[in-house]
This record gives sequence, C-alpha cells and structure tokens, in this order.
Amino acid sequence: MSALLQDDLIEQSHLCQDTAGMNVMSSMIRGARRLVHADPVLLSRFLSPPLLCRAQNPTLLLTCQHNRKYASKQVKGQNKEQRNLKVKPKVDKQEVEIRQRMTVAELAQAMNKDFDHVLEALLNTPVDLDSLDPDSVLEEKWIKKVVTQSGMKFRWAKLSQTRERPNRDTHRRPPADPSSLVPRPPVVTIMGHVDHGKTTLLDSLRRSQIASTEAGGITQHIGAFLVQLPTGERITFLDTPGHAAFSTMRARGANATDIIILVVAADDGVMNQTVESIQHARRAKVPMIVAVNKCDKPKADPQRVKQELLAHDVVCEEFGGDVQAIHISALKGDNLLALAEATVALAEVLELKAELSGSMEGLIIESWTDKGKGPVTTTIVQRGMLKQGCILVAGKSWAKVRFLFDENGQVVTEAGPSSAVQVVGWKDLPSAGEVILEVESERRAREVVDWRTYEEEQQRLQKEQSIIEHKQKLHQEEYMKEKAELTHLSWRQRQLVLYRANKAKFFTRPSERTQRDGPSLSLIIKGDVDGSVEAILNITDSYDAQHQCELDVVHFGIGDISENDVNMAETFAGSIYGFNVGASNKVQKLAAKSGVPLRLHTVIYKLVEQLKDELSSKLPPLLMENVVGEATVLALFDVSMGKKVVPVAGCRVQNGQLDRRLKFRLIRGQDTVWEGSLVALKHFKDDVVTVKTGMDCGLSVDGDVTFSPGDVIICFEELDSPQVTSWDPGF
Ligand SMILES: Nc1nc2c(ncn2[C@@H]2O[C@H](COP(=O)(O)OP(=O)(O)OP(=O)(O)O)[C@@H](O)[C@H]2O)c(=O)[nH]1
Ligand SMILES: [Mg+2]
Repeated sequence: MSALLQDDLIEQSHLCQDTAGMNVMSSMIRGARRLVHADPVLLSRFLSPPLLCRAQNPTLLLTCQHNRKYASKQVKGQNKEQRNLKVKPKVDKQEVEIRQRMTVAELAQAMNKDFDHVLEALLNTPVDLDSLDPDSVLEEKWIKKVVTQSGMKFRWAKLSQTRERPNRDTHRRPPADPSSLVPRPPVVTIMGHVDHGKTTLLDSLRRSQIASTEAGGITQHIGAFLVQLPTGERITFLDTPGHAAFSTMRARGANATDIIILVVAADDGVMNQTVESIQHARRAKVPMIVAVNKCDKPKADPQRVKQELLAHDVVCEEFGGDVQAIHISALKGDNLLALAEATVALAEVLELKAELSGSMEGLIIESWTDKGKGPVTTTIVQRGMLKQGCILVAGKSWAKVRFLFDENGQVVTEAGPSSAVQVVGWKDLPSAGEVILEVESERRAREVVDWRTYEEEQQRLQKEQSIIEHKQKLHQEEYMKEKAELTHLSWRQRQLVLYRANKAKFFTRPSERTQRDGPSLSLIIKGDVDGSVEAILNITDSYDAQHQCELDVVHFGIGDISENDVNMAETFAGSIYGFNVGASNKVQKLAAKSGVPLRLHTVIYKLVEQLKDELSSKLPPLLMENVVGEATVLALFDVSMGKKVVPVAGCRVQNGQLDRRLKFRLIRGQDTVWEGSLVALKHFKDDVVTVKTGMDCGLSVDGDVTFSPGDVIICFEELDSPQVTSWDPGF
C-alpha cells in the first residue's frame, strides 16, 4: 500500500510541477515521503487528494487534471451512495427454503405466492410454461431462478428427508426343503373362445347352473370353484371369460394355474380367443388338455378341431404329440369322467406339492368391495395355511383376516394350498393379480405398505422427472433455435420478441389450456370388480380416434355410482359408465338434475357399443351428396331480360329429375366448371320447379357461366350424414 502511495505521490508531483504552487507541493511531498515509512493511514489522510493540489487560486484546481479526476470520482461516489440510499434501503430479503425436485405448487407455497407468480418468474426462460401444472417438478436451476427473480434468497432445506430409506419390503420365501412338501390338489383353469362351453363344463362337473344365470349368456368374471370328482380327487377350477374384452383375466387365470383345459367347440373350431388362450398357456409355461366340446351337435367335427390346433403347435396324442384331447359334451355330460381322469393323470405327472407350514403365500385372482364385508379378494393359496386372524399384505394394502369364505359362501377357518377362498379384512382394496404374503404383525404389515407406497412415489417422481427433463430438453433446443433466428436483432429487441411469444403462452392459464376446440368425451368408469374395471380400461386404452374426438377417462373405480362420481362428471361435462353396478335413487336424481348421463350395463359389449355410439354422436355430421338428376346441354340461347342479356342453356334431362330448389354443377369433360343455384328453370315458356327424365328445359344460373353444347348438368342435394367413430375395439 505504501509503495502504491509513493508512486501516486510521485505521479502527482510531476503533474503539479508545472503549476504555480510547485514549491509548496515539493515540500509537502518531502514530508509525505517521510511519512510513508511512518504511518500509511496517517499518510493517506495527510495526502488526501484535495490537499495535494490545494491551490491558492481557484483556477489552479481546474488546471490540475488529477485533481479533477479525484473530485469527479468523489462526487460520483457521493451520488451513488445517495442514490443507493434513496432507491434501495437495505432490507432483509425474504428467505425461501428450497429442496431438490420441488413442484411448482410447493415452491409457490414456500414463497408465499401463487402458481401464476412462479410462471411469471419463468417467463423469458426456456422452461415450457405450457407443460407446467401445479404438480410439475422443477429443475434446481429454475427453482433458484424463480426465487432470485422474485427478489428473495434461497436456503437449502435440511438434507434429512433425502436420506435413503432402508428397504422394508417383504418377499416370497426361498424354495422349501423338498422333505417338508406334501401333495396338493391341482388348480385347473378352463379357457377358450366365447360360448364354446367353459361354464357349462364347470356346471356339469359341479352340478351347478351358473351358465344359465349369466348376463348376456357370457361369463364376465373369473370364478374359482372346488370340485370333488366322483373318484374322490379334489380340483380347484378357475372359470375364465371367453369374450375378447377379458384378455387380462385370462392371463391371470393362466398365471395362477397348474393345468389349462382348453375348451374348443367341435362345431366352431379354433377361434381368436382359442389362439389367445394357447398363447397365455405358453407364456405361463402351463401344460394343456384339450376338451373338444359340443360333440353332441350334428355339425360337430372333432377331427377338424385337432387339425386346426396343429397350426398353432398344439399337437394332440394321435398326431404324435403329448397333448391329451378328450371329446366331450358339457351339456349332456358325455365323457366328463375321461376328462377328469386325464386331468388327474396330468396332475400326478406334475407331482404338485406344497408346504403346509410357514407363512402363507398366495395370489389374488379377483377383488371387489362388498357392501357388508368391505374389500374382498378371491385368493388362491399357494403355500402355507391361510387362517383367520393372520396378517397379510398384497401390493399396497394389508389385512387382518376377519373371515374366510369358500365359493358357496360358507365360512371356513383355514384354507390350505390350492384352495380358493374369499378373504375379508382388507384395509384397502388390493388389485387382482397381486401376490399375497403373510407377515408376523400389523406393525410389520404397515411398514411394508409404507415402504411400497414410498417406493412407488419415488418411481413416479423419477419417471415424471425424466419426462420433464426430456420435454425441457426439446423445449430448450426449440428456444435456442428461436433465439438463433433472432441474432440479427439487438438484445433488447430479442428479449421483446421472446417476451411477446412467451406472454401469449403465459396468459393461457392451465385451466384454459385444457379446453379444446374439437369434440371431446370425458368418462367416469365404475365396475363391480377390479378385473372388470381393468377390462374396460384396457378397451378405452385401445382408443385410437383422438383426432376425431378426444376421449379422457377422468376417474375410475370399483363399486356403485356415488354422488361424488356424478359431481365429477358434471365438472368435466362427462358421462358415467357403470358395469354391473347400481345407482341409488338419490344418485339417479342428482344425475338427472345435473344432466349427467348414467350408462349402466351388465353386458360388456353393450357398454362398448353405447360408448362407441356416444363417441360417434360427438362428431359433426358429414356433408353427403345425393345426385338426383343429370341433363346434357344441347343448345345455347341469349334471352333478354329487361336491359340484361342472360345466357340460357337448352338441356335434356337424361336421368332422374332437375329440381330448381336444389344445387347444380356444370361439368365439362372431367372438370367442374361451375357450382351453384339456378335462377330460372323453364319447360317451354313455363317456369317449373322440376323437370323429369326425357324432358327438355331451359335454365339459367346464378354465376357468370358460358355454356357449351355437350356440357353435363348435375342436380344434387346435400345431406347431413351422421359420422361414425373410426375406433374399432375389436368386437
Ligand atoms: N349342444 C351343446 N351346447 C353346449 C355345450 N356346451 C355348452 N353349450 C351351449 O353353448 C352356450 C355357451 O355355453 P357357456 O358354457 O356359457 O360358454 P362359455 O364358454 O362359458 O362362454 P363365455 O364364458 O362367455 O366365454 C350355451 O348355450 C350352452 O348351453 C355342449 O356340449 N353341447
Ligand atoms: Mg363362461
């Protein structure tokens, strides 16, 4: 510092040597030089610039450049300070606690601002404002940007919540010691194309009458039944629906089973769902027995069925393969014993065994909410004993088993491997297809459910984040391109252009953004069981006519239609589709009052038909053309009408009739020369409305047209034709 001062002083001394006060200055500098080594602070005070060039006469001050520099610096400094004091009184900035992966809503809340404020702060950034909704997760840099842009400062939240949680999940046990295994009955799933006789076969085996009571004559649920054969063996049968809509139920049946009985009607042969069932069996690596059914029918051709199966690599024994094929009549009960024997024989080969001890493991094949019992599952026990009072977890639900019911509704206290029972006691409804595991305590069950919920949430966030990052990357690229196109502009002009472009986006609020121009249909779907809701959702997932009409499933669930469903449908101006569910009088009245269509069905394809009709009804009609007559121009006339000369075509009607109230088109060769209305249509001298085939007429038109002989005149009407949705769900 002292060296610097020395240089400064020397420089100043040079500057001042030319002036009148030179001698005074040199003595001062000498004194200063001595002080440099003594006390720099004192020196700097002593040599404060105004003193350095203190002039006897005021003009000296002006001639001393260095002095002027210092003076102006001082004034500027003062002004700046004054300005700062005036404009920016020192205030404590609001502190915002931020953390990674904050959503827009969370950030707005942390800042004590609203959603729009965050959007506004992101204006003029590459963030795609259109894609942001309150639940969108923001990148760290944008979180910081929003905070600083708002004149606030951020502070990172304590890291405790990002600390990794220990995995508290539960899993299937490792395979048991073979010595602890005991034989178990087989679980057999009956599969095949719709109406080929699966339920009838099961009815005959159980001496029940389920098939005759089914809505629409088709099975729409997966059912589980224990059958005791005349030979004494017990088999758990799963009955699956054959209708195309229930593919997932069939897959579930295939995954829960040891053997598949593939029912093929001998009068119908291998059909779509026969093939699909074969694929399910293959995927699940489950052996098959073919039941060639309806052999009592005159048109039955069992040989053809077996040959058709060859095309799908199902080789029956008589063709040298290992698949047993039994010819039966489920309706008449013919040969069912042979089918049962074949099943038992195959089960023996499979050496089906399970452990009776240890914690229970099973599979949910269906779930629903019963008015009295609450959430209920149909469960296949796979290992251990399922007992009243035991604690189970399945997916993100847990249960303390209150009751177990067999398929006849009888209470049982326990169920061993291969049994199918209804379990009551679930806290929430688990989904069909989920694995059930027994745990030692309620505390442990809660722990597992908590962990699974947490893990699912993490996965959801991760997925969302990567989608957002991908979107933002695309948006950033677009933004950079946009920016690059504006390089010829000054930064101010550039900002203005970008601001204007973003402003338009910003002022369309999310709520407004959801409004569409074209037709749309919002749906609320309710079903009796998890599997049927899933089946309907699978169908709506196949919807591929969004270009014609947007289809949105805004809510779905299990159970009767509630007031909430109606309110939601009203909010979205949507329709409610219920499958095998009811709606109380109160709910029906509310729906009628709010104008919400309630569409309740018990047969899946009727529900889908109505959905297709509703979608079609949303489409604007197509304008169709119906040609009613055709004439040829034979000659041309000019007719004077007052001062005007009007060209008139003399024509002969070749087909149908000409009707002057309809539309006309003039065709020359391949081209349409004119299209419009007639001004006059005359038969001889009379004005007429229509002229029929074979008659001659004169006509003039509303356009500036020059007719020539040989032109063709077409008379047509425009009709509104209802449009039909192009969506084909396949049945
Ligand atoms: N003649 C004759 N008719 C049969 C036989 N088995 C079933 N049917 C008839 O075929 C129709 C369909 O039978 P279901 O048992 O409901 O068929 P399904 O395979 O269960 O049908 P989905 O469950 O809807 O796939 C019914 O009218 C039965 O009476 C049979 O062996 N002979
Ligand atoms: Mg059936």
